[in-house]
Amino acid sequence: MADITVTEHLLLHQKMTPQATGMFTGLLYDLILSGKTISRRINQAGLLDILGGTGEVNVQGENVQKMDAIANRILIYRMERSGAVCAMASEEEPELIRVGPEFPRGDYILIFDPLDGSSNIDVNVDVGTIFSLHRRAHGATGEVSLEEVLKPGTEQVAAGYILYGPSTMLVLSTGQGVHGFTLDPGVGEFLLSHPDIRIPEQGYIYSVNEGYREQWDAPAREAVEWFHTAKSSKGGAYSSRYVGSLVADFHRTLLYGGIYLYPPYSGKPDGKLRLMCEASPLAFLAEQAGGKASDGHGRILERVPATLHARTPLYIGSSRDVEAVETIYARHKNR
Ligand code: P6P
Repeated sequence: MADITVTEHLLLHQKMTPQATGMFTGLLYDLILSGKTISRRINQAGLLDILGGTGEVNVQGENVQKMDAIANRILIYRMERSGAVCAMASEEEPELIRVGPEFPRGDYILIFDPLDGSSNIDVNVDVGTIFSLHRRAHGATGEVSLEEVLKPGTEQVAAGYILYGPSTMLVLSTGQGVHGFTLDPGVGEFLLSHPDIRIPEQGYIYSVNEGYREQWDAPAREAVEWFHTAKSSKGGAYSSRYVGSLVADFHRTLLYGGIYLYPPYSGKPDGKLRLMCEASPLAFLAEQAGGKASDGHGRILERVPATLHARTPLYIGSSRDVEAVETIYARHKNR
């Protein structure tokens, strides 16, 4: 396959409105530069004193890892200078970040989880940056309001993630399919490696933390138990795989099919995963690749966030596997 860069792929293969092309490719350039910088820091993490926790607790109530804080700072610094963004929301920041007048601003609103799965870094397990892009109403002026940001995932104009694994990959959709790019460290470019990713209609892997079984409600328990006995796409039983790093579990689900489940439990009645910076962008990718993403009752993309850090249950992956879960929830609802 010829070396197709992200920029070439966008300009030659993605139908984008002219004014969007320039600003969007500029935004993506800075997002990619942030990803390359984070990737390099992660690869050195064991050698520098940047493993472990900072001792701080974030707005999610989670211990902030040193690499979380580093990745968060890299993204905020780089993206507020991109000239494409008017506001940002980070999983690590309690409040909306409005790009100040000292920087050139654009129409895009960037929402991100700077380093999802970061508790796994100390044991050298894949982690990832997840991003969601919304666009401010054209012609809107003045300070970006929170109401302009709290939009359902159907309004995303792009979404993706950078996976820091055995290789560093960018998986991206601008609404015309899902495309994967692999970083060639030698030249410092992401090159097209997985054009037009399609998620199989049914899979053979289910992915959930079964340790919470006793805290799930009845439909969640029945949904997970469904995969203990159902026949998989391979004709036999489903396999269980759980990395404990959402980007890694989702990437495997996107390529191999199957389902990732994070049901609500007594400790987290709305589920643990964040709607705006985790579930929504991955749901955008899943649907663009022919899969589904549900909260058990309906599309993740139609959930309207009440707050910046709203959480949601998440069932995401192959359409037939997600539909099996929704059927179980519907049956419980009608009881
Ligand atoms: P649990 C990591 O903290 C994360 O947000 C996701 O990356 C991961 O899928 C999930 O939480 C793991 O949560 O409760 O199974 O440890």
